[in-house]
Amino acid sequence: MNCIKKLVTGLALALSFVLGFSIFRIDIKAADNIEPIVLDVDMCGDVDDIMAIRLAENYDIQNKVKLLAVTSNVMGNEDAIAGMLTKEGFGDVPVGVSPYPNDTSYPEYWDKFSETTATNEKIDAVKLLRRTLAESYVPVSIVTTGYLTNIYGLMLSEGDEYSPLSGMQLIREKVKELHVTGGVYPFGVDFNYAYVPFAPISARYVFENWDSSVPLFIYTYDLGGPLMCGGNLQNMAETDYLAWALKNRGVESGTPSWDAFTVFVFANFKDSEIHGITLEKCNMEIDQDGADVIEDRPDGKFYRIKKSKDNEYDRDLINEDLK
Ligand SMILES: [Ca+2]
Repeated sequence: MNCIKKLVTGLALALSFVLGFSIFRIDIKAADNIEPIVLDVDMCGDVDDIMAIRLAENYDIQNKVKLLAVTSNVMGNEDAIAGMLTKEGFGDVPVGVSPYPNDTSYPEYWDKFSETTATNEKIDAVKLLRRTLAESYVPVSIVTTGYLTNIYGLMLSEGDEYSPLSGMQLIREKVKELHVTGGVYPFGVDFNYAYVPFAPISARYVFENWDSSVPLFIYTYDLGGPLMCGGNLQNMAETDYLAWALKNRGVESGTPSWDAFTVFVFANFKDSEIHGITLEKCNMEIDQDGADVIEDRPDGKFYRIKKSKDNEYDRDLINEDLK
């Protein structure tokens, strides 16, 4: 009897070891494919940054990204961001608060989002970026869909309670890639680099002083600006925050989706060939008013994203992921 018991126990132990090991292997394999991300938004009066947050949440659920933090690069919207995150199951994602004034009127949808009692921690955005990078065992990508004030602040930051490293040292060690929604190709003026006085100051500094050992990808306006997404959520305003905001903004049939396009491309980079996404090396200069000039050249410091599929192709994929 004892022998049988021992045999059964031994088999059970062996089985649990094999099972445990294979589950462990699966976890490691899955983790390899999940991109840790900080989403850095401006979220002013428009609703395109909310679409970017919604996509980041859904790609986290799909195990394409791990949403480590959402930082805002203008102040005043942090309660709304936290409300949306908590409402949609991301109450443990910290929210970074900006010291820069938000130069838009307070849109009604912020009140709606702030109604949710959020559990998200809220701390200074640059501190949150430093802490997130310092605490991560693997390099983290930062995706910006607004001003570059937080990246500027991170680059200028000095050692603190989270890390003795300067901002640039932290970036070199812990930032995998920076994805920037901004710029007009081949030249022009866009909102994110020019709309308010601190926009060109921060954007110029970032592009002039970025360390090219850390890849920086530029998503120019022509990619996502003419792309209209969110129309598929019409009739869902009673149950869906994003649909409510689109309706409240008067764009329930869809709105320009530059920010959403950046998050879509980032999260689906492994399938870039399928989606007609290619890269062009380039340099970019920004003048004191925020006007940019982009020059394609093989020895360029940055990567410019290009797309070859039509807007309907990208719209349909993004709309599916917004649900
Ligand atoms: Ca934005």
